Amino acid sequence: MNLVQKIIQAHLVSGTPEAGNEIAIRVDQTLTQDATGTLSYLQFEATGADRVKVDLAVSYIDHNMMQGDFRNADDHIYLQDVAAKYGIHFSRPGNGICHQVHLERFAVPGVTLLGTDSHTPTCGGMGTLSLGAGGLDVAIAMAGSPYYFKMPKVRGICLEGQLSRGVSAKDIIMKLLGDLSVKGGIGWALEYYGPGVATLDVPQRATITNMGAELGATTSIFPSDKQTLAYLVQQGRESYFQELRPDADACYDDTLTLDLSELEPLIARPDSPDNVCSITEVSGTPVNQVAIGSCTNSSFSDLMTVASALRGKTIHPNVNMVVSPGSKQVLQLIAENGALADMIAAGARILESACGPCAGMGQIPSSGAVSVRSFNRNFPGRSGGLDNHVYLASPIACAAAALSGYIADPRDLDISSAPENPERFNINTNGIIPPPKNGQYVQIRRGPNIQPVPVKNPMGRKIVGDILIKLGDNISTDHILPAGPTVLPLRSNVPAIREYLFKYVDADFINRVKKKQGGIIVGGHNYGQGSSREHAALCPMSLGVTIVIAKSFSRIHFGNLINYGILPLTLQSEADYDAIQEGDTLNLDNVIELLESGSNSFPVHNQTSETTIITNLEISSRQREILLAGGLLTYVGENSKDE
Ligand code: MIC
Ligand code: SF4
Repeated sequence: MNLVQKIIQAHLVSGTPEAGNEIAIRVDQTLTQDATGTLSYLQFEATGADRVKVDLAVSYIDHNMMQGDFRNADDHIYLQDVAAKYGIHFSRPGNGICHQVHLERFAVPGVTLLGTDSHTPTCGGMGTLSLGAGGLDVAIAMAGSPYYFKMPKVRGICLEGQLSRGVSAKDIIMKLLGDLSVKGGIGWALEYYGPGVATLDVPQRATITNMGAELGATTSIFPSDKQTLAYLVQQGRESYFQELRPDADACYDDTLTLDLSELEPLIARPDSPDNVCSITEVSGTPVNQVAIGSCTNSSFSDLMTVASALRGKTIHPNVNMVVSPGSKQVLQLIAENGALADMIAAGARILESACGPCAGMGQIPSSGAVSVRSFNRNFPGRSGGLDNHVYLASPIACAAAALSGYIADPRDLDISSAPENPERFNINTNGIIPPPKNGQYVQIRRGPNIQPVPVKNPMGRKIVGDILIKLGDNISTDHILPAGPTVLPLRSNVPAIREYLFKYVDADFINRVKKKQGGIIVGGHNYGQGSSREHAALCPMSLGVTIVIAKSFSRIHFGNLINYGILPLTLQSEADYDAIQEGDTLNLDNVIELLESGSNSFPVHNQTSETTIITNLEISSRQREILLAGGLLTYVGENSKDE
């Protein structure tokens, strides 16, 4: 067996783990962050559970940090109270980005982790089988349910050789993105093996597993070996070490080999993480902003590398450089060893340990600006401005751009000395508040911005609706419902946040959907890629959207649509996509019968052109029941009544 199969087998609750089958696994750990966490905990409360049933649950505050008014702070108080009441560890504001902190303090080789964030697979760098999911899925898992998902195919990625000077772990994953595209990982788990693995430390591995999310992969994982032990020793957590490898004769559904010594520094150009080229192709492009941080590249070693490059130099006068350390631990360590002073002296602006500009929370670039970021996503509008040009690169390439004022080859940088990497860190865990043994008497405070989560009625016999919008390929959840300082504070308030649906794609969408009291959305391939935010399904549902028809869907968004009772129908041909237009009226008859009969074929009649197309819905019988019930929460409620 390969490693993915081994961990799944050890956690299997139901199903046969063959690619394409729905399986259910036991969830050992959960993580939530504040932008998706409030809804998740509101739903957890609705399950009636009196305490979380997983071994470890952690609630992080890292996304909504600007506190432009009372709303962020109210959410944080709600989350802290919920954590105390239900047995959840609470990572305080300022303690860092969920994935970085989870890797440092909680990830364990061989366990399963489910998180309300698409980059949860970051902990695959530690040999944890980690999956991103919608908030409702995580709520149900915290209440004791297993997690249901499609068993992925497993692609073995054999790493050979060693990275050369100036080439980073980020370049490994960008090479894969350039070759495979943002759709290339759909339906796959990516498992790294081979001699090159031993040359990468855990933070480097975590950069790679983190951006497996950009490939659309279900998860990504590295074995647990000497490097894993060294990282756990650094964190004072060596007792959690367990060696984990695939069997010597492990099989993979596909393999590919990457020779690390052949890699060169790469960069993703605007507006997609797979728009990758050699950095030399664009070097010389003037740069206005450089941002270092995010769950991809904000580890101690990443920031030490940047500090060594900046030491004794000055950032180019045309560049605004911001640095957000991944965690309080990282910030404290670089403060203690002087690296922070090197960055400050060079002119870097130090932000708090949080997602910050990665989720468009501040540092929105000037008009038409070029911003080079060590982040993972550069979808249009994600930086908070529509007319800027965001490039993604390694921290060292970002440092090269900050110093020279243009995109530059990091191999030309003169770095004073190799960054130090102590055997043991000075650990201070006071950013994490463990729950009291008994949370029964904790009163939960709910600010006025925290509104109940809308619930859908059971599925009707017939659906009729107009096509409200017809979109192209790779529409991300950032397109469907943007983030940023105006929108993120509304994550606990569905009636308010839904006003921003498709805001930067088609500002009139919201008026149309309201006027027509719902309707149908049409997308291309990989619809709903990117963020796991369930608001991208919940808000359309709350406005009466009943069907999304697309050429293909991203895994997490597909699950979220079903969880909120929206039919995700797949088109069978390009001709069918061409045959439906915005404004057409469609109807789908006998919906209940089709769902109950187990049929995969859903005939959609176009009343406008008087034609019929056959769409596809390949889902499990459990998912059919969820759709019939009107969503996962109702389904779970009904089933617990039956028990
Ligand atoms: C992101 O990187 O897009 C986010 C913001 O972390 C999201 C979660 C969210 O939208 O709250 C994600 O990746 O799932
Ligand atoms: Fe935060 Fe950015 Fe990572 Fe999302 S991708 S969790 S916004 S740092």
